Amino acid sequence: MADCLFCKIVAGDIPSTKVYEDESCYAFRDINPQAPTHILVVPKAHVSSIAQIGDLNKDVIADLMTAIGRIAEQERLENGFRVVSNCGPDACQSVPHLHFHILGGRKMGETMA
Ligand code: DGP
Repeated sequence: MADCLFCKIVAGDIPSTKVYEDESCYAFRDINPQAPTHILVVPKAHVSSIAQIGDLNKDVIADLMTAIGRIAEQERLENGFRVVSNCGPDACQSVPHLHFHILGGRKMGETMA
């Protein structure tokens, strides 16, 4: 989608540090890491948030979830990791293209909010 930051990253128009790619998904390191490992996993197809995930092909949804597991293995997060998808203003979503944060490499806080 025109003027979407993550669409531009997927297209290679804005540089990113790629950690994973398949036909449906692209994953790259967050520019402002909140943990030693902080990766964003996005669908190549544009939907604005997890609230619209039903607009994606079911295979793409499965690929996103599978990618998360593969990336965690690739990044050696065997001690655990957290997956977050902020949706809308109450969750402080800042980029309106569906993305999953993978956070790991240290003990996470006990509260999620
Ligand atoms: P959220 O607040 O949940 O919408 O997360 C958006 C994340 O995107 C935030 O952690 C910072 C990251 N981010 C924003 N702009 C860029 C960028 O240009 N490159 C990369 N790698 N990450 C970005």
